[in-house]
Amino acid sequence: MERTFLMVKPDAVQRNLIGEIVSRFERKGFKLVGAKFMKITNELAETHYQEHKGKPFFDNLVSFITSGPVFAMVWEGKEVITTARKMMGKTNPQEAETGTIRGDFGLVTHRNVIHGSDSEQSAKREISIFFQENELIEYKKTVDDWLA
Ligand code: RTP
Ligand code: MG
Repeated sequence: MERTFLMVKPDAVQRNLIGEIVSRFERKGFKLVGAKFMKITNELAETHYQEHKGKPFFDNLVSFITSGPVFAMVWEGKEVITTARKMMGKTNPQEAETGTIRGDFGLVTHRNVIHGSDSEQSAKREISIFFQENELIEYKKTVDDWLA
């Protein structure tokens, strides 16, 4: 089953949005398989966002993501990678549709509430840098029988 890495960013933790964000993915029908409330080190931030190294916003991005605790999660389900990205909305909250997480709760690109893996390859990479294999829990949810 497909898995993705999602993270409630420091702005959203400060604004008490962890529950709201978790709730959206739960209600959609995805399954939480791992979660961690943590502070990201500079080294982890640079590894996580390595594709953006050298871009003008990179230093600010690293400062922001390390500025306070985040809630890192692994979610599982059918097409969870692309569906979670749709539920998040566009990178710039001004362009994100109402009804998406960034559209409903974000104002600016540099504080855009949530991170989500953008491909199967980045999901695998991001899950492995944030979680040990034994921190991901395999379990059966009977509600799954009603989804697909
Ligand atoms: P994320 O990786 O955080 O889920 O965001 P994303 O895929 O929607 O956007 P991405 O292109 O990966 O950019 C990563 C984060 O960098 C900041 N950013 N600033 N032009 C800019 O000033 C700019 N572009 C990107 C955003 O905070 C974005 O979430
Ligand atoms: Mg990205």
